[in-house]
Amino acid sequence: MARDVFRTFPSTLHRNTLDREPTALQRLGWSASFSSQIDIEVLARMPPARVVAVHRSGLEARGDDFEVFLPPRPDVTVGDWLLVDRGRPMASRLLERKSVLARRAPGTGRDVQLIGANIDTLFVVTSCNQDFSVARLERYLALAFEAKIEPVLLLTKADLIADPRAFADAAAAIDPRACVVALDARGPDPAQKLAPWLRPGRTLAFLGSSGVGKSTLVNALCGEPVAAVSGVRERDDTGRHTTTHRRLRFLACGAAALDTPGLRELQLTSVDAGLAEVFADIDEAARHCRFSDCRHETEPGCAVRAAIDAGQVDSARLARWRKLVAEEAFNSASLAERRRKDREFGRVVRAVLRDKLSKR
Ligand SMILES: Nc1nc2c(ncn2[C@@H]2O[C@H](COP(=O)(O)OP(=O)(O)O)[C@@H](O)[C@H]2O)c(=O)[nH]1
Ligand SMILES: [Mg+2]
Ligand SMILES: [Zn+2]
Repeated sequence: MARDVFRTFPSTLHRNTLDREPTALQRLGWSASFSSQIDIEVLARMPPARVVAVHRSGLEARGDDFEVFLPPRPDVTVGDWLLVDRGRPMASRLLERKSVLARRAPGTGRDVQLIGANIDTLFVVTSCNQDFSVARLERYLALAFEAKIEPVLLLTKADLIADPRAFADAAAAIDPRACVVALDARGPDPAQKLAPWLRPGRTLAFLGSSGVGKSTLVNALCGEPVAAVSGVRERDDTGRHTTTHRRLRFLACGAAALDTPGLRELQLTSVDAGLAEVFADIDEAARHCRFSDCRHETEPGCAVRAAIDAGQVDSARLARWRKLVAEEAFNSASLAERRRKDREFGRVVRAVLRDKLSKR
């Protein structure tokens, strides 16, 4: 590897934690939920480092007083914390996550793709224009609720329309637990309007379609240079213009931000609990259907249809719920199937090996 594996800086690991200023490690997002996982002796031998960027060639991680470049690991994503063995940097240990965002990987496979880990706030970014879609926002909210991450709906390009209130109201109607902020991503709006979430040591993720202003937002908040704003993007192997890697950026306020490349599709997988939360009204009604396997079509005693007839549930919302539940079930079922097949394959391999050994 051309690059030095370790670069070291003055250590603040053992600095008094009562200091008012957050330590370098705290600014990286370190908190009690991680230190409680390890003994102090282990900590001295294997210092923690946060994965700040994922490249095809490997992981870039930053510790309190060092930076390290590690080989790629499919189970590790940006935002993860690793304990790095200074003698054997490749044998790092992944710490248990506070939260993780994942989707079904694009393409025909049913792999899970990790989007980011240890995120405190998910900013779901859309614009006050044709990008705005209640169905898409519900999808992102299911992801956030499943991961137990606080969601905030950001409506950019509010400066381009006379009155963004209609968009803000439609967004606010989706779920009372999600704050809604309409803003101009350029200029002073982000620092002012997002101030409640811009706290040292917090990790914020920005997700949304391409072109909605995620990089503009992160750049507006940034203390370091800078995410490519549309037009000046890198080019990946396939020739498409895109931001090729995921990177945590450290903001002037002391928080960290994950600017993801625009997700062309966010296919849900393993988020049944999140969906039940976003569609709590339908989920609740469905508990009262006469048949436990009610499809809410023509069955007698269907409480969901009754709620629609009574005007308590919108039929368009039921249609969106059906679509997401079917998609989630399909992706998760095929994932379970794959895991089962992998296990079977492992058994076959082990049986063959045993057989070979016994014939020696
Ligand atoms: N007028 C206006 N333009 C914006 C706003 N947010 C983003 N843009 C512009 O929209 C384009 C796409 O922004 P970018 O940050 O690259 O979007 P990303 O793909 O989500 O990262 C750029 O030309 C931005 O200057 C906004 O709130 N108001
Ligand atoms: Mg961008
Ligand atoms: Zn029913």
